[in-house]
Amino acid sequence: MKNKTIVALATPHGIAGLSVIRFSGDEALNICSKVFFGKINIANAESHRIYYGKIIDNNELIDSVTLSYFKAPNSYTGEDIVEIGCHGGHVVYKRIINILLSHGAFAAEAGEFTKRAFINGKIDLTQAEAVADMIHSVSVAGVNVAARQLEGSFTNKIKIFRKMLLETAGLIELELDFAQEDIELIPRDKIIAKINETKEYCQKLASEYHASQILRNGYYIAIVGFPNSGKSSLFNLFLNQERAIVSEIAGTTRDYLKESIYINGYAINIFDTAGIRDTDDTIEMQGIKLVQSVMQQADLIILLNDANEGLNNSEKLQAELISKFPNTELFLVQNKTDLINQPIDSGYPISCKTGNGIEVLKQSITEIVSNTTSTLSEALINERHSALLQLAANSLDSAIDAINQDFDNEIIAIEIKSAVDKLGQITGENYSEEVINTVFSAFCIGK
Ligand SMILES: Nc1nc2c(ncn2[C@@H]2O[C@H](COP(=O)(O)OP(=O)(O)OP(=O)(O)O)[C@@H](O)[C@H]2O)c(=O)[nH]1
Ligand SMILES: [Mg+2]
Repeated sequence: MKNKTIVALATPHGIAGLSVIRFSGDEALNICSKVFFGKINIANAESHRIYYGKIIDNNELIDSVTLSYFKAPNSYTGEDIVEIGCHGGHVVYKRIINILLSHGAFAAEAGEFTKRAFINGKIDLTQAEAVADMIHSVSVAGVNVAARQLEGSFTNKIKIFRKMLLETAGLIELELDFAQEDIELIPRDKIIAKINETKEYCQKLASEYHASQILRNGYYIAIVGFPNSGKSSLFNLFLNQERAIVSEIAGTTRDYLKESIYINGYAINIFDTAGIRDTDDTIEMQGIKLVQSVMQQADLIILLNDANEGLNNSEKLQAELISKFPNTELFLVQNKTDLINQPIDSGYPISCKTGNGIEVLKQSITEIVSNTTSTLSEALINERHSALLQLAANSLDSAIDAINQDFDNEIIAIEIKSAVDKLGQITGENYSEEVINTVFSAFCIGK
């Protein structure tokens, strides 16, 4: 069956110098030839060339445009692709797309271009996901990993392990043929070592989901502490802007505030929160409840203590936070050091008033983000990968158990093949329509 020819805007909506409209499908050139007028009849266009001409519809000049043609299979989707570069803005691209739709093109669904690239074998599933991550990542490090994933770093590694497991399963099955003779084609300890290697790789990658999320979406920092400790002052200092209200009245901040910034190139989402204390004020109480939910999503809690109230003033709160959020990093920061003369032997001494100590604090934040994410190299692990990798590791664990307990070769082979199947689902070698639809629905239209 012929694929529908799809069309969508590939660039963002809005004011810009240019917009790019993308087409994919057998009819792309044919449809264009009805409305594009240049030096040649565009139906005879050569692949990988750019043409200049006018879009004219019903004798009305719509725009002067460029038209690029990529003949199947040498295109992003593997189908005929035409890209029209027109003037930017809100109106021009819409007019052109509407004209193309009226001549037989269909509006593309979210991710449909990349989905076609996958179905036509131009890229596999992890590469398609890398495309989305390239577009959505907020950090340079995230884009770098996605670029390697797009090149196939993750896929290739998975393929190597998949092949090794398939060979191992094959040898184990082959032994079945010699069951009477009691032949061992490869020693059991060698098989276990091979399976273990893959299992550890799967577990390591599965555990990289959290670090991958940080590179995709940024690192989450919550500034918390007693009222008046200077949380909003610190928030403003990070932002370099008077964003939050600062006052000497305790209980100034009620709702939390969230902003996104870069610290030494790392993308950070930073929250200013209501001061924690016992209060009868119902609005303030709600604000304090929200602090809990902010801390729940945080990668790092900055507990800001007013050093002028005593260096140990937040000790009890610190102990509470550590027991409540044992997996969250916590920095104790001593603020208002401009007001005290004694040496400070705990936490990070700073003064929001003078700016002292802020650079050291920023440096430590940078180090902690960098350490959390530095292990990532091959892939930005998403929830789908992580779940499949964990299932593969579990099957391999069962395979090792089966070997150790001298189970039948058939059972060992079944467990290994189950892991092979999970790895195949990651790259999309075996996939279901449902998975594909979920993966591509997260894309934007035009990608
Ligand atoms: N001397 C001195 N005063 C500071 C410093 N940081 C903040 N302050 C003052 O402390 C008071 C409280 O500051 P905020 O930033 O509003 O404190 P907060 O923790 O956000 O307070 P709430 O929102 O009420 O919980 C203000 O009067 C600030 O000017 C500092 O480093 N030195
Ligand atoms: Mg405040």
